[in-house]
Amino acid sequence: MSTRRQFLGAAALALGSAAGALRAAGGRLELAATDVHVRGYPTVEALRWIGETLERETEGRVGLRLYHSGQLGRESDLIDLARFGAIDIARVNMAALNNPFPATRILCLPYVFDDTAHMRRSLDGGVGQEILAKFADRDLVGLAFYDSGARCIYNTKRAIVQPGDLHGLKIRVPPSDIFMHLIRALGANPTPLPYGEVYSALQTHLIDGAENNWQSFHTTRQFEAARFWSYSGHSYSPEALLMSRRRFELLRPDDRDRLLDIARRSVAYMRSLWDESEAASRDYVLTHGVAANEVDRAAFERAAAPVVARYREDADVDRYWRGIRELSGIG
Ligand code: GTR
Repeated sequence: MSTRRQFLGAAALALGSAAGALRAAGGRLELAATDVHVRGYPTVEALRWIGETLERETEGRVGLRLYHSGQLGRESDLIDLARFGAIDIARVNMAALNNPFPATRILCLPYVFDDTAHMRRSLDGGVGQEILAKFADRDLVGLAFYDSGARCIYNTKRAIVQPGDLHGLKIRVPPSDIFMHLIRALGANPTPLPYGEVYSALQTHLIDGAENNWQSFHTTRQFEAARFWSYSGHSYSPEALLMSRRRFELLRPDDRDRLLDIARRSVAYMRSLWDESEAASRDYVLTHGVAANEVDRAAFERAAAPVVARYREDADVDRYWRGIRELSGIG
């Protein structure tokens, strides 16, 4: 048995019995929810809001216990733990879902979304809802999509204007083939690492840079090591809020509807937190030693185009791509 499988098995047992005990206490059901981000991060606060609302609307019958800051491990493991029913709810990024759930790939492709408004419109519309329903194919319930902003490249060495400036740099990527292909197409060396290891990898120069949104750059304090932020905006890779289908089916039918409805309502709350915190994180890092610059966006799009073309050879990706591009510039 591989170490990873052993870990998952042990985690499933430990969590399963803990959750069982929580269920026994006074007949109350406490759902275990996970997030790799710290308290105060918009996704974590949205989960907290879901817990409070659930508690209120079920008169205390159902609550939520929140394991934030990656306390229960890396995102790829959390997805499996939710699929096995060892945890109830996992908030993870789409990038970690690309390999097990190919329908999510479209949402991470470079330059598929123009901006946050275009991404929100696409997720709220037919394409988003179709992808959310796909999680049911592999033991999950897609509860909602959350924002993750524009991912941009930052590094410890220099300002990046042209893709050629990335030559020779080791750039951390999340566990997704799309990000590996993209960083390679831009001319850098992609290094996959779990999110929780990026800060020390920058400090020890295991990597030269990474790519993420303002809030992640700020709250992980990666900005203390990587002083050059370049506005590449190459992906809007959104967040997914997923529930174990096994655990979902253990809920009373009216509680299932309630939870789906509360998760849907949490999106507006999350978006308002997102907009505020994006500006706050950007302002913070820019007044704490980070220099930001524009990239040659057309050159970045040109370098990324073969990656998009390659994924669009798949008929579903191509259909989603066209559906999303039709929503560009409206509204
Ligand atoms: C963040 C995302 C996390 C995690 C991280 C990463 O933007 O919110 O869930 O996926 O990126 O790059 O690993």
